[in-house]
Amino acid sequence: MSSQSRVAAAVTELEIETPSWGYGNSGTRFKVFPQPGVPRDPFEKVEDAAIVGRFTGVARSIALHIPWDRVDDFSMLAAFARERGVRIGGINSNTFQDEDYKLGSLCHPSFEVRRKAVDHILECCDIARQTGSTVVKVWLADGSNYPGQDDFRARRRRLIETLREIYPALPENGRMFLEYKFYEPAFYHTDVQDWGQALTVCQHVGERAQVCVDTGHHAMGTNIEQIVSILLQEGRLGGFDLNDKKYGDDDLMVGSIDPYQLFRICHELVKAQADQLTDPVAHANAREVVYMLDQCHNIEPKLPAVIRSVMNLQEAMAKALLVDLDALRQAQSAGDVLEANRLLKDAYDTDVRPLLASARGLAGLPEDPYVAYLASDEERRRAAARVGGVAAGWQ
Ligand code: PSV
Ligand code: MN
Repeated sequence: MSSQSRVAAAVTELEIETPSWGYGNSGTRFKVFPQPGVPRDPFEKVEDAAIVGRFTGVARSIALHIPWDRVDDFSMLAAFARERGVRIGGINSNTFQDEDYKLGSLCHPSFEVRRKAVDHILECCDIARQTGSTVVKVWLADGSNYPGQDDFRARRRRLIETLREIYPALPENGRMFLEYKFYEPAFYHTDVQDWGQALTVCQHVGERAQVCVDTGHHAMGTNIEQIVSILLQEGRLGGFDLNDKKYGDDDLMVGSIDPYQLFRICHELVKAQADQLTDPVAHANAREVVYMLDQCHNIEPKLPAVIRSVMNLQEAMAKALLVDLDALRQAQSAGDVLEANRLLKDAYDTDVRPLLASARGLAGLPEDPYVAYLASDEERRRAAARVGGVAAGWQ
């Protein structure tokens, strides 16, 4: 197989998950700008995901966030999704919007509050089982605002204990993802602040506890691709919450600010996939990684933004697949700094859009999903159909 057709095949097979909350109205803490045609319930969010899946061919699963996406009958929601070619992806827990969680959830000093948070995540495990999902995701807003407010080790002990209690309730072969974030909403310390914390906690919890890397959750200048490589080597990279940032946790479209960083992350994943013999752990781990978008479309129209994001990720992945890994290894072992860097940079500088367009065409998809979506009637149709009711948001 030529490198071009290998790239085309890999990119048209890349599975991408979209977030139900990305279809709803969301924004900054200053203002959420409502848009026409926004879904009013989880079923309509699934319809939007199905549209993205139809135009891109690769984004066919939708992550849910509980309680935002609570319905009376989850197996019905899953069946509704299936009929539209959509799968239910990760079940995201929410222990950050209840009065009781002022001082934390799983790390809270009070047993009763921890119990409530555990029960909520157990419910998420149950929802995963009912919807055929294999991932339950935990992101905690837990932390403190003032030095002395609570004890780091006591809180970490509570975290490990509660996650160990939840772990056996995962669906069979299900995985628990623990997501880190260095600050916000807590400003002095965050209980799961970085990959090292998330990794060591996962190691205490169980083999199927893995780390979720939200690309927006790092301090500026952090080398995210190195974090990805370490997690892969440990077999603990669960998945990504993909987005882009300029300053904080900005939740902008993936690849919109720093596409070179996205390419470098993809390069680590591609290398791990190729390392079957030299690093079987990283190889196996790279094959199970979930590529989810965790974005917020406040001023830009939502569906076109999701479609652009999917295309941005495909482009970064295609470029990473073009890196000549044999030549790269040779340059590395010869200590040829410039040649090694040139191999990477040349792949990044390749315009892969024509290649992706023809791969999509061959697969019976629109060559440019974004342009095809804009030319379609979908935007008008959704706005006309969804009049009245309450548009979904993150409250
Ligand atoms: C937290 O900032 C986060 O990235 C987590 O993934 C949450 O579940 C999500 O955002 C909610 O928007
Ligand atoms: Mn996230």
